[in-house]
Amino acid sequence: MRQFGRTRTHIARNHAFIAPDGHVPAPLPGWHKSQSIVLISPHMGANFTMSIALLEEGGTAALPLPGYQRFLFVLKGALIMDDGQREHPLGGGSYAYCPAGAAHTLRAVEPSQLVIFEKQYIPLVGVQPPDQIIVAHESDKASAAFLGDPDAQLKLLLPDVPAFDMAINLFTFQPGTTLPFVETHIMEHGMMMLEGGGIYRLDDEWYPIQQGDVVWMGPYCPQWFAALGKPRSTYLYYKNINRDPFVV
Ligand code: UGY
Ligand code: MN
Repeated sequence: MRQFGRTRTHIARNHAFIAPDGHVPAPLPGWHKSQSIVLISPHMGANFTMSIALLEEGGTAALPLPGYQRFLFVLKGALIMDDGQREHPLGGGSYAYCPAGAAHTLRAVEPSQLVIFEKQYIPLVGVQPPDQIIVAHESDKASAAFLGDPDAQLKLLLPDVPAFDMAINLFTFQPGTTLPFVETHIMEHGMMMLEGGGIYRLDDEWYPIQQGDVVWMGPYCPQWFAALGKPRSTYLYYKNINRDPFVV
């Protein structure tokens, strides 16, 4: 039950815990029959955006700003993505990566919900930037034990090569499993709990976390997760990678 005048959301200087109870959808320019909830943005100090897009049947997306790359993950619904070569059907668990400057269209064929990450692409001298749109389903990808723990499975959704300056991963924990230590690193994260939950430590605060909750972890935000309850827990998360610390 919603408690009058209360929210589980908490915004701090270098992290944010965002619960669905406070979401305020609004239209975005160039998008049709759709609303977006911009959860993480440079306005809070992040170097990327993370949004939920809610599309009605027939809803369409605008392209990202010039120089910005886009990753989208389908939570629910059915859409068609046209990458200029062919049409790709997208359903729950499908994802697409669009390099900066890659024209594409997206149309919902039924009411749909997406998580979208966008970030300015940082070129690397001597390395060809990604130039192909990637469309896949998360079930096509294998996961691997995280730091030797088979109960913490990490699945990389994008190629792990220097041309990519961002990673998007799925992280699945069996109940009772934790991150092996409190991580503190320069890289940022934006994450959404897709199933299960537990306790997330951010800086010096501990948050009960459940499906639908979103977290921003800024650079050097100490972070730790313990998966609790009976079902397994999975979160989808963004991380900036492969670039000099002076340009991240
Ligand atoms: O990739 C990561 O840094 C990951 N282990 N962090 C996290 O799950 N909070
Ligand atoms: Mn981390």
